[in-house]
This record gives sequence, structure tokens and C-alpha cells, in this order.
Amino acid sequence: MRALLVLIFACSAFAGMAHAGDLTVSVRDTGGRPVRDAVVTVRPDSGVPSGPIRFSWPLRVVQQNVQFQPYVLIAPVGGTVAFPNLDRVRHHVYSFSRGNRFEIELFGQDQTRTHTFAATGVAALGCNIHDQMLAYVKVVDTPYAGKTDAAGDVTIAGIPAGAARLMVWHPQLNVRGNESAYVLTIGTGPGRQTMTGDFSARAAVR
Ligand SMILES: [Cu+2]
Repeated sequence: MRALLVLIFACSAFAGMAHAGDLTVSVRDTGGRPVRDAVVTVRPDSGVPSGPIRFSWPLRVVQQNVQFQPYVLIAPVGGTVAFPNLDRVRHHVYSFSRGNRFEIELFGQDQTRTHTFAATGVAALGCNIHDQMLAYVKVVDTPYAGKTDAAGDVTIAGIPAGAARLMVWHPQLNVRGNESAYVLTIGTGPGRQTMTGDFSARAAVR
């Protein structure tokens, strides 16, 4: 009896997975060139799982060689991001972005500070000392999110099948809010979508 129950449970778990698809999104500029660091998010009409969102990448923006790394970080809403300083010089990290304003005053080599991002949206990061330092934290409320690689592609796995809303954000995407929305249907198995846009906008000025 016990074995039978386990089997039924295993079958229903498998059936659940069969109703999900992997979506690969290719982001290109109007010249057909790949666009890296575009944030792709998918929100199924059926909703997103409850509970905290966990991503496979570290929630961290390093300061090294007087630059932020990475240039774009995707963080879940409510997520705490670490800001380790690996430089010998001090940095003073800030964001004036609505909903995610914060300031981390001067901190030096091998020191780490953290900030918890309470609102969805974009936090443009700067440094009070070094004007050229610029990075973005895209705060999202869906686990179905990813960032395009150097080839302009990203694959988001395990999206529930059905109608969904796809968003593509990039600091230079020349549309309102630097973000475009699409409606699509997620099938079971692999799917592909190409998004072409004008990426000639100036990065956000603070
Ligand atoms: Cu700095």
C-alpha cells in the first residue's frame, strides 16, 4: 500500500513537470547584433509559485578595478545583495532610484556591505567618488528570469505552460521604462522567441 502511494505521488510530480516549458529568448538590436545583459522575465497568467524566489547566481555586486561587476544583476524582491569592495580605494555606493533609494557610505578594501531591495523595479547604482561606475539591479517578483549572455541569448527553464507575459528590460532599450512587454503562450518542451529592439538609448542618468 505504501509503495502504491509513493508511485502515485511520483506520477503526479512528473505530470506537473510535463506541463512546463523551457523558453529561449534571443535579444537582437536593429542591426541584428546580439544584445547582452538584457533582463528577460516571464510571468505566467496562472501566477508564480508562492514563497521566496531563489536564483542560481550570487546576489552580489563586486567593486573591482573601480568598476561594478556585474553590470546588471537580477535580484528577487526582498533579496539582500552584498557589495564587497575588492579595490584598495574606497567606494560610496548609492541609488536614487524610486523605491530603492539607498546609500552605503565610504567603505574600504575587503569590506562588504549589504542592501535589501524592497521594491520591484530598477536600481541604478553609482559611486559618489567615481563617476564612471555604473551598474543596475533589476528587482523582480518572478522566479522565471534571466539575463542574456554575450550571444544575446537566455534560457528560462520550467515555466508553467499556458499564456504568459514576457518582459525584456535593458538600460539602453529605447522605450518607456527601458522595458518592452509581449504576450505569448508557453508550450511544453523547448520554445524560442526572438526580440528585436532599438538599444541606442543613453544609460540612465542619475
Ligand atoms: Cu567608487
